[in-house]
Amino acid sequence: MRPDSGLTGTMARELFDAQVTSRHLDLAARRLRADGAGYYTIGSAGHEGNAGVAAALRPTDPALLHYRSGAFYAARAAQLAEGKVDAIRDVLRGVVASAAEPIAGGRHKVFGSTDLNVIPTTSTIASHLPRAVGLAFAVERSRQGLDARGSSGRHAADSGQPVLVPPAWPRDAVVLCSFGDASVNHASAVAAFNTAGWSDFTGLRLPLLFVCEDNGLGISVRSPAGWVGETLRSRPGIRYFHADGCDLADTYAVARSAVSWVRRHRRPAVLHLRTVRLMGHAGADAELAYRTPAEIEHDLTLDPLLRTARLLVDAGQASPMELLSRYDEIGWRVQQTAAGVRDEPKLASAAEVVAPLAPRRPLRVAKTIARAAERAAGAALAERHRVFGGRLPEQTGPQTLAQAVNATLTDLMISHPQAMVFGEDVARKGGVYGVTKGLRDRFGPARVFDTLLDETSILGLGLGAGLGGLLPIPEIQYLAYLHNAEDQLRGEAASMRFFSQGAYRNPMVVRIAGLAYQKGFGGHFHNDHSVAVLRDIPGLVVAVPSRADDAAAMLRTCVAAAEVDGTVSVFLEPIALYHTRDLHTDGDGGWLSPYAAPDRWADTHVPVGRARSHSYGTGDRLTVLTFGNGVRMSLRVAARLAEEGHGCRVVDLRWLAPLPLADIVREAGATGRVLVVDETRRSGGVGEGVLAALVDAGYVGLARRVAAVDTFLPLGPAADHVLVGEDAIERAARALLSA
Ligand SMILES: Cc1ncc(C[n+]2csc(CCOP(=O)(O)OP(=O)(O)O)c2C)c(N)n1
Ligand SMILES: [Mg+2]
Repeated sequence: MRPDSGLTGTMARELFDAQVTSRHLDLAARRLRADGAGYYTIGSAGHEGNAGVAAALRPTDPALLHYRSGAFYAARAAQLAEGKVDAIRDVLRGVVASAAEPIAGGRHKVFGSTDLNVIPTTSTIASHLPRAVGLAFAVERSRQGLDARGSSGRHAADSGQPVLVPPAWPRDAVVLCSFGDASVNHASAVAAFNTAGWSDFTGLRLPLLFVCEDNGLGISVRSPAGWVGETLRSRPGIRYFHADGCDLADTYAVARSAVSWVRRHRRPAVLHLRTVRLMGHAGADAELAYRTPAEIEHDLTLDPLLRTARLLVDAGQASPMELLSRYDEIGWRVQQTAAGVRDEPKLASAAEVVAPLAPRRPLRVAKTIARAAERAAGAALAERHRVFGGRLPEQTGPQTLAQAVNATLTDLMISHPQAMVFGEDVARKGGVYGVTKGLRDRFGPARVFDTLLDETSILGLGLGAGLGGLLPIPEIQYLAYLHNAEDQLRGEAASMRFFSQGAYRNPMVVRIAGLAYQKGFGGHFHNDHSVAVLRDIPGLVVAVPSRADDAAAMLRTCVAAAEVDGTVSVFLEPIALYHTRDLHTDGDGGWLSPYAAPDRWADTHVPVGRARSHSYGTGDRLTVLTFGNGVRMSLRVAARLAEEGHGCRVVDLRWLAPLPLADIVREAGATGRVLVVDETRRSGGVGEGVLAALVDAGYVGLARRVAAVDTFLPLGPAADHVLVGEDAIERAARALLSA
């Protein structure tokens, strides 16, 4: 062996096995595909040097892997006791979409394993990098002593009880995150590099090793010569290491230095591994369309397997014949395993497919809230007095929606020591609308902090923090600014349970200020009402409270669901109602509600997917189905109609996902006249879903809809032309009443 590399002969032989295993897995995937039995052929050929990275790490270091990490996976499996993880079977089961595949259960071909601390990543390149930053944050945070028990990211099999286990990773763990060279240009990657560097600059420690496996290509597009090194070297706050990924000894030596530097200093680094890509991007990729035969041949001369073989032979560790027979032996095992798994059962029904997506255990959620209430009224009462400065919110008179969210967040921070509130301007300023005012003083900057200005990174922090056992409550300042980061919710947060069958989860409650009707602070960006993008994310809970009392109860529900089921919720707060006090007449205080004392939390609990009905007069002539700002406008209209003898019920949906279907159908049936008041756009708006739900349920009564015009909102009073107003609601209601 090269004397300075630290690689022993035994290790080199073991890593050679991992490299060969990975290569045979690539070949088997192609054979299975050709036989119509396999569904995934993106391989690791040429990247097998990453076995050396695995060897430099501990199997307890959490890893988020590039899709060319077959050798890493095999090498890590070999670090465990023999027979604990069968890497060959795991990977092949993924390739054939077997329901017995241990992490995703046939939902995708991913590298993932709780035994190996490999957290599955999605096929959206670079989308796992912001999460890796968040995970490094969580690992370091738990080391620093913030109580990270509670809603653990690693969720033992659904055993019934809310699972309270400490994070699975040791306090000196290093987070590993690998990706390709073209991926370094992606906005999500750039965000993650920047946030890691920014954090380091501020003194925050992040034990994070990025590994860029640079094969010079992104499918057919070449990375400009030298660019990847240039861009990775120039990242402030991220230490740069470089190795020849085709040379196992060099890779191991440099990876070891990089890992030990990160482990010791708890600071981010990037390992730039030069690799080659053999056999094309994937099985169906005809490389000759964009590469010359000479180029392809040149890469073959760099084949890491041949390089390791030469290393072993030169060092007298093995003869060529021994290595060839090892190659054949492993190939035989892979083939045998492939034959064994190819016809294993696939997911057999829609119910099986969706089972791990978003389990809901409403009784447990309710019990969790009841238990929190008991603590708040008992053991934690003194703390409540201290934190609230002697003025408990239930004793200070009726509240606005903003005040209710503030008080509830405070109570939740008391009851959940692992909870953190973070986002742009939430700490020092207390939020643009004062909703998080005072929280930093109450709980300190470790738990309530301002982030840098990047929504992708804010959500990434939440993703990793949830995975690492914390309970993140990030804020997105305005709904319009969620959209540039939305994949972190859709592709990452909401899919984690799906791709890991609940073995990993990222509980999170994302507070977002949104919706329209702001007076004097207009324009599209502060009045965005685009919720379609949230409503179709599988498993995501979307809460829209309209009143203070509902806001408090619903926020408690979202946090409890995060704790119990790992639920990811968006808590969309209507900005225009934050400070609204009155309902019908100036000074009536009709939009305020008292804060429920802990002894009422159980009674006032609002389950996910349950609406609230407000009745005016007899309530039997018309049903208004609405939410958010629509509730207050509809109540005002309903009061006027009731005075004329038209009793209406106004149903506040409260949850846009899942929609309160049972309540919608029951309340619609009660009058046979339905008016959907939808403040979102006519196309793709909530109203479409509500009407479709009624049709699906066989509703045969009358129905009408008022909704916003399909446009972005203009600045100033022109917005009234395109938003739903009380006049339009009243006109539609009267038309229905006279139909
Ligand atoms: C966000 C996103 N855009 C496009 C793709 C399609 N795609 C899959 S792999 C790939 C190339 C990635 O190249 P690189 O990061 O260098 O990794 P490599 O495959 O070369 O190892 C592309 C464009 C994707 N998966 N995700
Ligand atoms: Mg590449």
